Amino acid sequence: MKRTMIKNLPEKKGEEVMIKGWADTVRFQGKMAFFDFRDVSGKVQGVVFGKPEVLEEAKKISAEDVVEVRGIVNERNDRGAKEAMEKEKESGVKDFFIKEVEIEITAIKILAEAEIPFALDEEVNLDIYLNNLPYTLRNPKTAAIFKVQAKIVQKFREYLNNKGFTEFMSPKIVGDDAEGGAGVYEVEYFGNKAGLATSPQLYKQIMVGALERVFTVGTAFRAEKHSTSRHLNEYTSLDWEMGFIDSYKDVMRMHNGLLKFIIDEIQEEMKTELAEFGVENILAPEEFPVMSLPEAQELLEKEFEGVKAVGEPDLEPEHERLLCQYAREKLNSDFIFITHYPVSKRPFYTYKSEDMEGMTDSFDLLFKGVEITSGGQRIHDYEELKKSMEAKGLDPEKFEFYLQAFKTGMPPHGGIGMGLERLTQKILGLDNVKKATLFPREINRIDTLLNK
Ligand code: AMO
Repeated sequence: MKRTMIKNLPEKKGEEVMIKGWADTVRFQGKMAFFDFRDVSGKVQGVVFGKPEVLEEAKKISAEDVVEVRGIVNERNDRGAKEAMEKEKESGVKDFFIKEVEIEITAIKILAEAEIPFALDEEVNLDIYLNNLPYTLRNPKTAAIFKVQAKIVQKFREYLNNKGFTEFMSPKIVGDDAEGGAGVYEVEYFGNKAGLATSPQLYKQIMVGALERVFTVGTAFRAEKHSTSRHLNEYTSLDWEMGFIDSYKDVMRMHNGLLKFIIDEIQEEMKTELAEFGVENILAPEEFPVMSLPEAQELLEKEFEGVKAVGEPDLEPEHERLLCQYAREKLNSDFIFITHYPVSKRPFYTYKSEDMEGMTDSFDLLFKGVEITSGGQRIHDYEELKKSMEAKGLDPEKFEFYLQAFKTGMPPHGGIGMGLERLTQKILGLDNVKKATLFPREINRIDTLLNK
């Protein structure tokens, strides 16, 4: 008999079926046994009733055993199920648990026995959760996080492909300094010194010379020494870059369109997953609010008592949180662009602002309290780029490979880099970016805790 996926059981009322999955919960009551079975598509209740030989087999099963179950699909008539279905009708959101039907079990077989550390739905602290990931990832609520994450990537690709961008794969082993910034992991490379890419920045710019519009999805490495709820040592960077722009505003417009698309599609297609996290209405308007850094700092001091921000070269995490609070309450948006960060705070490739002395035509995008994107226009003039490197104490000779792209004629261009895990975290309202990371690398952990 062919396997039926659990979510398809309501179409099989009255039929005999075979399902495969995990025994999610197991309960025995006199001559009856009750199970919830779970596969990737859903959960369903199963009962053994009046069949002593089946009950004998069922009694061997414990929670999380992998099982093959045969049985008849019956309509469920209990009050609990009816009430839950009413609620679903009202909200228009179906959850993972199929309540229309149950399985009257006629045969049950263990495919693999399980020995579990704790009940799958038990709330455990982050360390216990991470120490037991191969197990805790099975919790449908956890699995939902990574379904949403996969959907973000799918929609990122879809939008950009439709806008004439070409996907490329960016190298992860780079010369000893990827972007001229800090936080590079050193790698021993056949007797030479190499590094792990902190972003695909230089390669995506080079690729503009070849393909004009490009994007890439890949791992980026940051040797962050501190452990916070926003930082990872390995994250997934969603990057795009486009040529022939008039200004950084073209970059913001494209990114606004992209994020609106991603959020709209996720709110449409991932209702069940969002409902698990109580996410109701993410505000992604046609035009995200935009403020320059000095404007944002003034606003912070005006709107929030006791805040000091004016004159600082950057925003504090608390400032980002307050600006997002303001944007949601007053500007009807969960997103806000902050533009014009000072030259001293931005990487060497950032285009200098022509109308704000000492500032750059760059921006950060804040979403629900956290920076999820950095971007802007880039310097495309060869001589100016070399000067900008020198001003940051970098040696242009070390970047000769990259500089060829500019020597041989590069159009005005710009783009963005966005952290996939931060975006996932904020869409779902998770309190720590590690919960939106499948296998987080942090200072004291690579899968398991390190000794020192
Ligand atoms: P930046 O360094 O600001 O810019 O990074 C861009 C985005 O990547 C994510 N991110 C991180 N996420 C988790 N843990 C980290 N340690 C971490 N570091 C960065 C954030 C951040 O907004 N090349 C430029 C982008 C560009 O201008 O195109 C860059 O990498 O979401």
